[in-house]
Amino acid sequence: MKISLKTLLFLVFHFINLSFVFGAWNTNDYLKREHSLVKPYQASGISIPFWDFTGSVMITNNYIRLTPDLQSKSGAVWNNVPCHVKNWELQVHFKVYGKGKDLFGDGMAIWYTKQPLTSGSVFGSLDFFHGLGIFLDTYANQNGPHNHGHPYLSAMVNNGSLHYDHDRDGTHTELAGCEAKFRNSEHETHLSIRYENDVLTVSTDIEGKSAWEECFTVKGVRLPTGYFFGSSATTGDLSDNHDIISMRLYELEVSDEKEEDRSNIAPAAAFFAPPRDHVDDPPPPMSGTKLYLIIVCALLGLCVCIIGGVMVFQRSQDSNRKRLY
Ligand SMILES: *[C@@H]1O[C@H](CO)[C@@H](O)[C@H](O)[C@H]1NC(C)=O
Ligand SMILES: [Ca+2]
Repeated sequence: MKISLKTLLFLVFHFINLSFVFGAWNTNDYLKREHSLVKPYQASGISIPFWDFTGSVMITNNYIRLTPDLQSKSGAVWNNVPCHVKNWELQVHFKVYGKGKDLFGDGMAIWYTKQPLTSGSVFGSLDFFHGLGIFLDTYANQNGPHNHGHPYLSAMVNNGSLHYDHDRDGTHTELAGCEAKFRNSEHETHLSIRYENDVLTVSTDIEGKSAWEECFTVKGVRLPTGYFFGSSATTGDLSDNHDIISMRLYELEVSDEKEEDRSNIAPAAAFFAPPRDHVDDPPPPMSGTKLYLIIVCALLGLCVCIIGGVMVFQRSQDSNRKRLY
């Protein structure tokens, strides 16, 4: 069989092209072992290198359980090495499941914050935090119609000044969000948080497709270096198992990045999601006293006008009369 030179060149070119693509994939994204949590967890005795635990955490060979399917539990895992990588992707293999058919909660969070190991009211961690929180909210606290269903994935960037409003599922502080049916899934559930050139992209792989599906992407997100990765979960009246199976941090090699010292900047986001369901309490119906005062004023004004008018009229009548006589 004769293969023309052209065909040969074509094949060689594509072979080189392909190996370049795969080569680029392999060499440009580095797994950072010191920021990753992978099996086997307890390689060296009872502690896991680079990671701390707090609350109801239970470590088994196959998963790290942040909370069991029991009420009023909170647990967290925190990386104890500050992250100086500027562009990164965190891939989280997790599992949320439980006995509850209709009632379950509350959910979990993936963190990149200044204050690790600090428990609080936001999925078991500190409110008014500094940094990034990705929330996997399984329970709709907000009564009344949401624009979205639950479970719900959302992102929040905080410089310490914002309160996560649990009663409204953080609706008014989120950058973006999407529904994601990760709970009691028959498939393995994965989450990717990619932070590259100030663009935050959150994707899921929860339908057994072994492919990332974008949940949302937000531009103009500024995060400092030197913060800590972690994950926390909480249960209240409602419960679920919240498990972390692995967290893998990859350093992304970004060619055209601006050299900027990011160690001391405040976390900031240029865009917030347009407030949804921002139904302010309806303005209170005009109170009785207020209405009464307005009516009294109007009547008084009217009286003044009438009296004034009458006086002017009389005076002109008088002068008319004077002139007549
Ligand atoms: C913190 O964030 C709030 C709300 O986004 C903003 O008004 C404030 O200026 C920020 N403060 C700093 C120090 O960046
Ligand atoms: Ca909620």
